[in-house]
Formats: sequence, C-alpha cells, structure tokens
Amino acid sequence: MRGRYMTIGIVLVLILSIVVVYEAKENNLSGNSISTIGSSELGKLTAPPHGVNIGDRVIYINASATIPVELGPMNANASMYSFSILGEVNPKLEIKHGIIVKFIAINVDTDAYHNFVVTNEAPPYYNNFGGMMNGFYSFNNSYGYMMSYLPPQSSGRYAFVNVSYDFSNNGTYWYLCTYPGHASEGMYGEIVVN
Ligand SMILES: [Cu+2]
Repeated sequence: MRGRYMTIGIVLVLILSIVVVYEAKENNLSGNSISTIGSSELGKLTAPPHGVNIGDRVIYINASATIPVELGPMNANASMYSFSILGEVNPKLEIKHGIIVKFIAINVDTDAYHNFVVTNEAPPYYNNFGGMMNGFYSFNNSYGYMMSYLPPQSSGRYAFVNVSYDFSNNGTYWYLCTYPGHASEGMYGEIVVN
C-alpha cells in the first residue's frame, strides 16, 4: 500500500515538473540560458518601454528597462552585420547613470550566428578577434559577460538570451558581436552613460 502511494506521489511530482518546465519555456523572457520565441512574441517587443525614447539612430534610456535587441536583421539596409534596437540600426544608447538595463538579445538572422556583448574596448575591431584576448570584453574594469553565439532562426523560432548590465559608472562603452569578422564589418554601436 505504501509503495503504491509512493509511486503515485512520484508520478505526480514528475507531471508537475514537466508542466513547470513547459510553462517556463513558453513564457520565459527572463532566463539566462538560450531559449526561443516565435514571431508573434517577437512582434510584441517593438514598443519602447517606459522611460525609453527613440531619436534618429539614438535611444535614450532614462529608467531601468528591458530592451529587445535584434541580431542580424535582414532588412537593415546597411548590412546584415548589424543590430536593430527598437527599429534603429546600430543606434547609440544614451543611458542615464545608475540604471540597470536588461537586454533581450534575439537572433533574427536566417543564416548567421551572432551575440551581443558590452565592452570598454573602442573600435576599430579587427577581423580575427574571435579568439578573444583576455579582458577584451571587459566591462567596468572587470571581465564582461561573454554571451554564447545564438544560432540563426529555424522553423520560425528565434533564439534569444537575456543579459543585464548595471550602468553605474559614467563613461563610453560599446556593444558588439564577437563572432569573427562581424564587428569589423560594422556590427557594433556606442553606449554613453552619464
Ligand atoms: Cu554577428
């Protein structure tokens, strides 16, 4: 009898964990590991969040916010080696001092891998820095977060990952894609914190 209750208990726990994992996969825009979203969810990310204003190739971030960043938008007239942030291609980000920004990096490219990394290192960037020298991607004088390369879109699903940066130090920073050859082709933008 006890054995049977135990079996039922284990089965219930298993079902519950599957449901929890499934829910997390479907709704989760908050994980730090790579997950995917569909195009309808992607479409909902176009409105500027509260405290965020869009200028001509510049985005003003005046309150802690979640900012979607599209990697490798195919409709960018400049080049596929670009980011699109709230409709602007490789915009300058003007961030108010002390703000935490959560970026949702989403690869919308059809055939290339990309990532999104914030660094103190100014351009020019060279073609073969894919090996990444130690400290190249440092941020606020400590090692930066090195995002894995996100795979291109597949079957209408887009790979994404979140990363939060605490912009508590004034200064000039850069965001870029560290995939070899991409930043040297222009896949980067400026961040000014003050
Ligand atoms: Cu790239």
